Amino acid sequence: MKLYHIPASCSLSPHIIAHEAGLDITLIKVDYNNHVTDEGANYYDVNALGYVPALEIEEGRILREGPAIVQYLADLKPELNLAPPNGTFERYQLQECLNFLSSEIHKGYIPLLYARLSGKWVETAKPKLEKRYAWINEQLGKHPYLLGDSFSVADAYLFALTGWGQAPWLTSYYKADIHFDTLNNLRAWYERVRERPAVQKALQEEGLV
Ligand SMILES: N[C@@H](CCC(=O)N[C@@H](CS)C(=O)NCC(=O)O)C(=O)O
Repeated sequence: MKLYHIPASCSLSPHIIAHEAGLDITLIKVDYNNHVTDEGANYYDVNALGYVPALEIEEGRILREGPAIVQYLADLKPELNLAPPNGTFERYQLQECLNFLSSEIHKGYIPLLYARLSGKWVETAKPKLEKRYAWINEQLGKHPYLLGDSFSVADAYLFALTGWGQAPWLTSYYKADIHFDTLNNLRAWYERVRERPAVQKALQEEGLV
């Protein structure tokens, strides 16, 4: 399987999960500016929409969208419980969480990351994102991981996104103008997730540590 990625982007999440699951994947780096892969191919031929992640399961069989990809990878190794079993209420809770991360956190960053282009949008986007992080911080005071007592694909997704913000304790790569300094539960969760060998391996492979 090939995982198309841009270092320090949301594709860090399936990258982590591939290592958590011990899967043999080939990482293909995509240049953010010209959408050419490190194999010299035009990435638009893989994903006409141009964004990562994309997972090539076999030649010509591509899966797009991070939340779908992490679930696909997790389901290849159900015994690791990276995602609750299909058909259970807990699986719908995972999907609820991934959808929240995708629409409320992931896309909440965009006006901050493109602040110069987006102008006044930042003024409304920043407090919304901060409010949602405060809510996550509260949830992480009740249990060590997003879905409860064990690490899941949702934690890998939030981990990848949180590195776009700022705090002294963070492995921060884009430094959007959002600060997490007072969110102690988030910090404890972040440090717990960062210690995982699969996370360390993915961070090293992306040149982030
Ligand atoms: N809906 C997609 C969005 C993915 C996305 O926003 N990818 C960004 C990196 S975090 C990207 O590849 N941007 C480059 C581009 O759009 O050309 C998903 O959740 O997988």
